[in-house]
Parts: sequence; C-alpha cells; structure tokens
Amino acid sequence: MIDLFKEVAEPSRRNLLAQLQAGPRSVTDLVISTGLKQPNVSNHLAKLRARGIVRASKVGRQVFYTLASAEVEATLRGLIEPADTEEPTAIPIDDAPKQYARAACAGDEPTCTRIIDTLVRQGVSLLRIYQQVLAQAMELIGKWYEVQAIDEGQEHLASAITERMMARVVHYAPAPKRNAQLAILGCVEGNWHSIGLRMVSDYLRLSGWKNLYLGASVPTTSFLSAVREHKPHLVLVNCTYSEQRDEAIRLIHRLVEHRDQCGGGFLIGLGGRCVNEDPQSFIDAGADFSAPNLFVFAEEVIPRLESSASSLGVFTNHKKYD
Ligand code: B12
Repeated sequence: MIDLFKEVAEPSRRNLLAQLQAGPRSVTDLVISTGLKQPNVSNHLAKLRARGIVRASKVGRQVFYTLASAEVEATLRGLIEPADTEEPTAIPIDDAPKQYARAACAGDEPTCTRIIDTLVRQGVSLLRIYQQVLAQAMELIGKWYEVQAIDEGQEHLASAITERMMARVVHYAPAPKRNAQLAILGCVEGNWHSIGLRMVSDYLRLSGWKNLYLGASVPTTSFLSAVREHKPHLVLVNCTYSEQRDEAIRLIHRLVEHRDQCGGGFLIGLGGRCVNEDPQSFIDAGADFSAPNLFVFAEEVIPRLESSASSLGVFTNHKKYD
C-alpha cells in the first residue's frame, strides 16, 4: 500500500496531485496551473514517480503525467479536493496579437495572462510567442498610437504589461544549459525602447549564454565601463529611436577603439528599428553584425557566434521567417 498521507501533507505535492486528479497533464500544464517553477515541478514528479504514485507517458514530443493506478485515485479522493479543471479555449496564433494588443492597451493584465498561458499550454515556443505574438502586438500598438486610437499612457501601459508577460514566458521555459560565454546588452543612451533587446537577452540566456542586461538608455560611458570591467565575448546594442542614431555610431566607435587597445575579441551586434532602416551604415561604423528580428538572431546569428564563424555582417529577413 502506497503511503499517500506523507505526500499530501507537502503543499507543492498536494497541489500537483490535485491537478492530476483531473486527468493527464504535461509539465508545462502543471507549471502554469500551480505557479511552481519548472525544475521544482520536475523534481516533485520524479519523486512521485519513483514511489509509484504517478506515471509518465510520451505523446509526440511531450511527456504527460497521470495518477499511477485506480488505487491511488481512490485513496486521493478521500484526502484532497480535485483542482478546478476548466480548460481554456485554444487561441489560433494569428489571432493572438490583436486580442493581446487590445487587452494590453486596456490595462487588462488578466486577459493578457490568459492569452499567454493558453499559448504556452498549446506548446507554442518562447521564440514564437515573443516574435509572432508580443512583437507583432507592439507593432499594432504603434499603429494605433499613430492614428491616435490610443494615447501615450496606453502605450506605456501596454509596454509595462508586455515586460511582465515576457518574464512569465521565461518562467515556463526549461532551464538553460550553461555556456561560458558572456554577453553585455544595452539600449543606446537616450533610447527607452527596451522590449526588443529584452527579447534578445532572454533568448540568448535560454540558449546558455551568461548575460549582463543593462536595460534602457545606458549612458555611453557606463556602457564602456561595463565592457572594460566584465570583458564580454559579445556586446549587443539596441537603437530604435532615430534621434539616437548618432549616439549609437559614437558608441560603436568607442567600443571598437577599446577593443583595438585591449586586444580583446568581443563582437559587436546592433539591432532595433533605426538599425533596420539602414543596417549597412552601422556595419560601416564598425559593428560586426545586425539582425532584423528575433527569428533571424536565433536561427542564423547564434549558431554562427557559437561556431566562431567569421562571416557575419548584415543578416536579412528571409521568407521563411514571415
Ligand atoms: C512601445 C513603444 C514605446 C514605449 C517603449 C517601452 C519599452 N519599454 O520598450 C515608450 C512608450 C516608452 C515609447 C516612447 C517613445 N517613442 Co516609441 N514606440 C513604441 C512602439 C509602439 C513599439 C516598440 C516595440 O516594442 N516594438 C516591438 C519590439 C519587439 O521590436 P524591436 O524593438 O524592433 O525589436 C526586435 C528587433 O528589432 C530585434 N532587435 C531589437 N534589439 C536588438 C538588438 C540586437 C543586437 C539584435 C541583433 C536584434 C535586436 O529583435 C526584436 C524582436 O524581433 C513603436 C512602434 C513600432 N512600430 O515600432 C514606437 C516608436 C519606436 N516610438 C517612437 C517615438 C517617436 C517615441 C517617443 C519619442 C514618443 C512616443 N511616445 O511615441 C518616445 C521616445 C522615447 C525614447 N527616447 O526612446 C517612434 C520612433 C520613430 C523614429 N523616428 O525613430 C515609433 C516607431 C512610433 C512611430 N511610428 O512614430 N515608445
């Protein structure tokens, strides 16, 4: 006879078992419904599995967990209440940006959370949620702002919610394997558009890089001090607002100057809306590469950085990333 009393007395395991009373769940489902961290959920499930309380079965690329037997189900029924099991309706990814953008501009964070959680549950990757939902929603919000359908306060509101949703998506992602390479990332002085760079930073970190994310509007002198102190392998700069173009070029010149003096071998990558308008001019100023969006950065640039390929430069968008 399995001793379920001990398991049920532990709050996280009680919570997980209550979810499993409702039927099979993947680790992602359980992370979302319990609010526990992914490694924590995996750890508890491994122990419950070793004790014969749950079992795992693979369906496609996902592993689903269920209660191990009718005996476990019957015993649990007397010990805990099953969790509320209402299944959210699926969201087609093409509809998500508009639904999300509307909710974000209205400051409706619970709806944004539901959209994001549903997509995660549907198995949509972090890369696609960032690029095809959040980045597109921000573009849409830009259009609504241009035609004065929303005001600047709503643009700020939506941006703040998006930053929180990104943290949420990262929380569900599997823990990265560590790689010894360090990247420093920051927005050029005067540029407050940090969402795109944050996406790049999160993706790089989940790919195993160590990151120092300096955030929005980093004073050029502070940027250089961080590079001097931490000796990164990669420096990534966002320039979105065209008013900051000259400052970005100045920053590239100073970074190249420092690299020549110290003989350090870091690469300089540029991105953001202003860079995308004329990427070659940033390469001419000394940057090693630019990439127009997160898909291209993830699938074309990171593999080359990790194989120390010499051919960098301007990466362009391909049809397959549309
Ligand atoms: C949200 C937003 C804001 C927010 C920013 C909040 C934040 N925390 O980021 C707030 C409200 C603060 C803001 C302020 C302003 N904004 Co504004 N803003 C936008 C908006 C709507 C969306 C930007 C965004 O988040 N896009 C989504 C991200 C994911 O895209 P992204 O940055 O391009 O990043 C992607 C790629 O470029 C790439 N990438 C990004 N960085 C890097 C770095 C590297 C190294 C690499 C390889 C790749 C890479 O990966 C990302 C994912 O694919 C745009 C409209 C638009 N269509 O862009 C206007 C926009 C950028 N803003 C604009 C303006 C004018 C302003 C303001 C002056 C006034 C205002 N309120 O509109 C101030 C200026 C502030 C300043 N000094 O920087 C203009 C800029 C025009 C220009 N001439 O450059 C735009 C284009 C709106 C417009 N059509 O007029 N803004």
